[in-house]
Amino acid sequence: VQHAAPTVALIGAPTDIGAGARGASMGPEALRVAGLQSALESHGLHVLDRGNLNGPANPWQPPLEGYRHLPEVVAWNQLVFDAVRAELQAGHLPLLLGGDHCLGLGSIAAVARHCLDAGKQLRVLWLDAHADFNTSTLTPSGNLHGMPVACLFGLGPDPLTRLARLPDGSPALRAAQIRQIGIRSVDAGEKELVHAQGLEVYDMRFIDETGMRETMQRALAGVDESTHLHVSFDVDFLDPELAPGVGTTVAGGPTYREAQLCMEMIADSGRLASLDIVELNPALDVRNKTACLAVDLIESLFGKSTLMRQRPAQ
Ligand code: HAR
Ligand code: MN
Ligand code: MN
Ligand code: MN
Repeated sequence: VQHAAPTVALIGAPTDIGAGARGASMGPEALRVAGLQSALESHGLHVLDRGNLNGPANPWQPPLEGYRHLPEVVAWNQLVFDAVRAELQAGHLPLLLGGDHCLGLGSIAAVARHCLDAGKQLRVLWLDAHADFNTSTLTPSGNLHGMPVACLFGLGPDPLTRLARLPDGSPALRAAQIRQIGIRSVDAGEKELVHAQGLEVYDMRFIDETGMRETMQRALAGVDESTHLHVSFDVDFLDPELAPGVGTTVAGGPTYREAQLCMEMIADSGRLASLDIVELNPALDVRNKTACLAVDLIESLFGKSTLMRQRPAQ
C-alpha cells in the first residue's frame, strides 16, 4: 500500500551538553553539508528545514550530585520537546538533528504525548552501542547522554522526569514500548537496572547469533496500522571502522550491510513517524564520512532500496 509521502521537518539541536566529549554540537551542520535535505527530496519527500534551536552554551563543568550540566540539559530538552510536539501536531515527521543523545528524552517525551493525544500505540527502536539507562548513583561519568532512557522510565532527576511525564503522571515510556538494538557497552549497575526494568535488548551477541533479519522481525513484531514508530539512532550504533565520528566508539558494531538491512526493514514497516539522529561528532570525523554514511542510512530508512521489491514473506 502506497502512503502519501510525509513532510519531514528537520530540527537542529546543536549541543554537546550531555556528552563527555565536545563536538556533537556541530552535528546538525555536518548532516546538512552531507546533503540530507536533497537526499530525502530525491525520494519524493517534502522537507522543511526549521533551522537550529538556540539553547544554552556548554559551560564544561564537572558533575554536581551525579549530573553534569543538569539545568542546561533541561533547557535543551524543553526546546526539543516543544519543537517535536509542534511538528507532530502539524502532521509532520520530525527529524531531530543532534546533538548528543540526552536530547532523546525531550524528543521521545513529545512523541509519547502525541501518541496519547492521537490514540496511537508507541514503539521506540533505540539503535545504540549503549543502553543509556544510568542513574546518578550508577553513572561512571555524570554525563546525561548516558541516562535518557532511564529518565523516560521515570528514573532520574526531578526536572527531567517531570518533563517526560504524561499528564496523568505516568512515565513517558514503559518496557513494552521499546526495543534496544546493537547494544555492546553497559555499565555494571546499569546492566542490573536494565534487566530489572524488563527491557527487550538485542545486543551484539544476539545479532551475531540470530542475524539482523530475525532481530528486526522481532523488534518490529506487533507493529501495525495503529503504531507510531520512533527511531532513536545513536550513530555510535555503527561499527567505529565505518563511523569514527562519534565521541564514544565501541568496537564490534553492525557492519554496513547489517545497518542497511536494519534500516530497510524499518522502512518496510511503513510506520516510521519520527526520528532522532544523534551523537554525530564532526570534530572526530574523517572528511565528513560518518555524516555521509548517516545520510545514506537515513535514505534507506525512508525507503530507498536497491530494487523495486515485494516485502519478504514473514
Ligand atoms: N555508559 C557510559 C556513561 O554513562 C557511556 C554512555 C555513552 N552514551 C552515549 N550515548 N554515547 O549512547 O557514561
Ligand atoms: Mn502515514
Ligand atoms: Mn545513546
Ligand atoms: Mn551510544
